[in-house]
Amino acid sequence: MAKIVSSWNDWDPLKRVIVGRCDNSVIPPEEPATSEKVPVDSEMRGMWGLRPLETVERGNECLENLVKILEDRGVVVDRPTPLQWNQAIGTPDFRNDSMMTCMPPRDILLTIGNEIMAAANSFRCRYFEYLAYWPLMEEYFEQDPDFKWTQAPRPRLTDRSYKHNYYDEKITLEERLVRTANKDFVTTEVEPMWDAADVMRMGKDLFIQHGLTTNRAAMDWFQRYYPEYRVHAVNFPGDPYPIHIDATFVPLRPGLIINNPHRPLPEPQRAIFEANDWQIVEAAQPAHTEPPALCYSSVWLSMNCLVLDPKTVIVEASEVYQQEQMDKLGMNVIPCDLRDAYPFGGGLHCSTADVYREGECLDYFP
Ligand code: ABU
Repeated sequence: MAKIVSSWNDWDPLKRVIVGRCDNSVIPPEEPATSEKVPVDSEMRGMWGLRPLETVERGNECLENLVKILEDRGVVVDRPTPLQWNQAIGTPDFRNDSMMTCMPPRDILLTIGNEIMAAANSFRCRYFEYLAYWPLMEEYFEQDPDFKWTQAPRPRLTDRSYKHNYYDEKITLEERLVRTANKDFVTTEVEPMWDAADVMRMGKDLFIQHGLTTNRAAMDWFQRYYPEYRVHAVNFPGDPYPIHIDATFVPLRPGLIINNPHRPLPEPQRAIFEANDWQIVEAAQPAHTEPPALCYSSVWLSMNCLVLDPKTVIVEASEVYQQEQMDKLGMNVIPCDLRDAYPFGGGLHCSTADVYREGECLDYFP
């Protein structure tokens, strides 16, 4: 029986990974948590339904580019099994007219050591997304006797989980920033809710972004579930739409992090990095001034890279400034044409979920 699952951070040598698929992807109908995330001037506001087939095909082509790069370097690539995402769903607590996609896996699956945990996502449309990964989990469970297959407590996502009338289409950018600074987000604290992409794994330390998709109850839950780890809540007051840490604060190797210059990590949260001689470098400017059409994410997917090992990183092919910076920081850069997959939920890091990286659980902040 083989060891299939193990990963403690985002930089140790990558040996096995899940890459998402765009098939059957849907722009979901508005619901309490998603309304807040879609920018007021987005062409997606008020729109929902299956994404155009040609964009799905092109998105999948981009993901195949990534798969090829990984397989050419000997990384084993696993893929999810898409559902018919445009089905209506219901639980005893809510109904939703549609699901969303199985992109990106990084939001749904969190790998910590030999455990892969399905997240407690706050979007109702993502409630059943984990099912796309269950065939893989069954396989890992069958083949790896040490694999811990876990589901975080399912949030009920009743109306009590959200602040009502929180979203207001007249809200200005400045007002959004005040909300972020005040840590005033759309979710309430009645139950833990979190996206796996808000969790940055660094050996014995977990840095978790408090924002639109992850609440404070989640931090509390993490600390109780993993008493042997140190859980740090982080927030980035410069971000008007704070979801997911991986276009904001991205480690490249032990001792080096790139930080979105519009979303600097504030003091005193920097202290732990500075005290342990980590360098926090401002990320390069994105090459684009706008995200692609029908995309939820910001242009800062430029820094959403996939580190293959402490010297090698995959960066989106059009992000020339980010590539140049990585090169200067001593990384070997592999460009990958992935931009047309961005509308399905994110960049290179988002589009993947770790299964196996060499290495062990180290204490980087003793
Ligand atoms: N999923 C990461 C998106 C972050 C951003 O829009 O900047």
